[in-house]
Amino acid sequence: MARIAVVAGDGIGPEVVAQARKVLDVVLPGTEATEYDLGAARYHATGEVLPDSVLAELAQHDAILLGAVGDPSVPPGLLERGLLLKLRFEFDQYVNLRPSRLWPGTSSPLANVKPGEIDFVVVREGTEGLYAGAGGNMHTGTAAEVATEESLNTRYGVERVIRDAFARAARRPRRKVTLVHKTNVLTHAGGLWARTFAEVAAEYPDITTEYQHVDAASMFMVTQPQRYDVVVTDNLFGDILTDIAAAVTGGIGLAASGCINPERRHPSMFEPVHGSAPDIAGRGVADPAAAVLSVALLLDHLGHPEAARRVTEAVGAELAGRTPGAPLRTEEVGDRLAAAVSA
Ligand code: GGG
Repeated sequence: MARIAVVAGDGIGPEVVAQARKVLDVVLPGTEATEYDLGAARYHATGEVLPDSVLAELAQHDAILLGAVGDPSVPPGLLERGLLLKLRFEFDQYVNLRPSRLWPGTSSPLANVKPGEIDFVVVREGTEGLYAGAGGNMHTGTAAEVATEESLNTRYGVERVIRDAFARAARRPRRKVTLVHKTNVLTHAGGLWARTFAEVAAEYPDITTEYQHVDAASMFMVTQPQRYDVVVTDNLFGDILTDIAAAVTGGIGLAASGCINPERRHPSMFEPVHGSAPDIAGRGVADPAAAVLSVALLLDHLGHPEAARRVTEAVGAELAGRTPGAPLRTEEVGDRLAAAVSA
C-alpha cells in the first residue's frame, strides 16, 4: 500500500489537492494518505514552518503530494525557502521534472501549432544554483546596503541531472537533449555545465544534442516550442522557462511537476507548477488539472504506469470536452476526472 503525505499548503493549494486526492483514491485504492498542515496557517498559529519531527515523519512516506506554498501575510521567502525548498533539498529531489504538452481542446498563442506538436520535458536541476541560499546582506536598510546571491554548481550535482536528462531522452522517440544556460556570460558555472554536458553526450552518440543561451531559449520556447524534446537546465532558468512553456501550452493551470529523487532514497514530491494564487483562493475557480497531472507523475514514479496513463488520458479528454467561455468550477473538474478514471 502506497503511503502518501499530503501537504495542501496555502491559497488554492487545498482546493486543487482535494480534487487530486479524489482521483488518486479511485485510481490507486487503498492508498494511505496522511495530511500535514504546513503553510501559512500553521506558521501564524505556532511560529513553525517545517519542524524536524514533521520532516522525519514525511521521510517515512513513499511520496509527497503538495499543493502550493506562499502567502502575502508571511514574510517573503519564509515559506518558499523554509518549506518548499527545504523539502526539495532535504529529500535530495535533484530532478525537477516539468512536462509541457499542448492538449487537444487547449489553445496556444501560436496560431500554427496543433495539439500534439508540442511535447517536451524540462529537467530542471532542483537542489543547487541560485536557489541554494548562498549569499547574504550587509548594511541592511541603509543606502550602503549590499546583497549577494551566489549560484552553487557542483560537478556531482550537474552531472547527475544531465545524466537523468539523457536517460529520459533515450526512452523518448525523438531522442534529443537541449542544454540551456548562459555560458557566454556565466562562464564559471556555464563552463562546468557545458563540459559535463559534452562528456555525458559522448556516451549517447544516437541522441541529438544542442545548446542554447537562456535568452534565445526564452524566445524559441514562445516561437518554436515544437523544437524541444528534453531540455536540461539549472534551477533558476528551469523555473522561468517552465512558466513560459506553460503559457504556450494552455496556461499555468495545466502545468504539472515532479521533484524527484530518482534513486528513491527519499520521498519524491509532486506538485502543480503554479503557486498559491491568493487572488483566487477560496473561490472554487482554480483549475485542478495541474494537480491531477502531478498525480499521474506520482503514479508513474511509484511504478504504476497504467494508472498514470489512465489519469493522463482522463485529463486529456476532460480538457478536450471543455466549452470555451464556460469555465467549470474546481470541484466539477475533480468530480469529472474521478468519474472518468473509475469508468
Ligand atoms: N506548487 C508549488 C508552489 O507553490 N510553487 C510556488 C513557488 O514559489 N515555486 C518556486 C519553485 O518552484 O522553485
